[in-house]
Amino acid sequence: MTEEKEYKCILYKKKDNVATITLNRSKSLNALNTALLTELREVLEDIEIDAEVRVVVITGVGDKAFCAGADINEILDKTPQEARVWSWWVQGVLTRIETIKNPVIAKINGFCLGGGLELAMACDFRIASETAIFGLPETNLAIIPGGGGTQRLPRLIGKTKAMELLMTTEQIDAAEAFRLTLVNTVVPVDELDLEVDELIEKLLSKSSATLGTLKYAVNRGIEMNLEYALEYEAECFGAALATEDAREGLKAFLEKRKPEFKGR
Ligand code: CO8
Repeated sequence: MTEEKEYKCILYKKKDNVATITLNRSKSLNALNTALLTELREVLEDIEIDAEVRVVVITGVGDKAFCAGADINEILDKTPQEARVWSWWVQGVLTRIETIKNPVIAKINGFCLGGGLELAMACDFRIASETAIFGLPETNLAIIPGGGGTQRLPRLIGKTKAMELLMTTEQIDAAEAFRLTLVNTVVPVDELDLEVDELIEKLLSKSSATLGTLKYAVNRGIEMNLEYALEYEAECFGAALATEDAREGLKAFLEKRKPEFKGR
């Protein structure tokens, strides 16, 4: 069954356990304004408690841009105090992508700049078309990334190259983004849907409960020192083993059959 919901700045579709969120402000290359981010937050909150959703895809409408960044029209008149609060709020919306129970795939189909790259970096997977362009151009505007870019980019690709990209605002193509491990895969434009569908298939074949626990273990643990992180991993291991799916997965292996997971 397909469920669609209308928003002003995004499109939302739920089909076959996959929720697809499409940034839908084509006239401004899907720039993130407060209205869009508010809708994104709302839809992520809905997904969090929707047991039917097992994988989330975020993409941009059209083939020119995934997202060209925060809407520059909204930035100019902010006071420093407002900017600080706004940055904190935007970070909260994007962090929700990181903490949501499901794997989230950024399907990147063009410009992926500024806040757009910050959004993509909060996702668990970045699958890009060959035409995608990446960059954090904020310093061209004499501002800095405020949606997590100064923190997630060095964590993903290392400080050396991150500092260079942040300071020079050099834009890189998809092949370079792949070389830097900023993206998982690069495919020709007309193969983007198929590539993402194949990844979704793989994720759907797993227990959604297990993937949720795994996501927390990686995302939380990487921010801890190794001692605490290993302790946290052990907690998560226990939580994973407590699920019905773990019983089923282990039994199915021993009985030489395919497991049937229920997501609990
Ligand atoms: N905000 C608002 N409007 C935009 C944005 C944007 N980020 N990007 C593009 N647009 C608009 C353009 O103004 C234009 O509108 P119009 O048709 O009314 O003139 C339309 O989209 C099409 O854009 P272009 O004509 O410029 O298209 P081009 O193909 O010539 O260029 C580019 C494409 C290279 C992507 C170009 O549009 C560009 O450089 N865009 C701005 C990229 C940028 O600087 N992004 C960073 C924004 S700042 C940011 O993201 C801060 C993040 C902080 C996160 C929030 C936490 C606080």
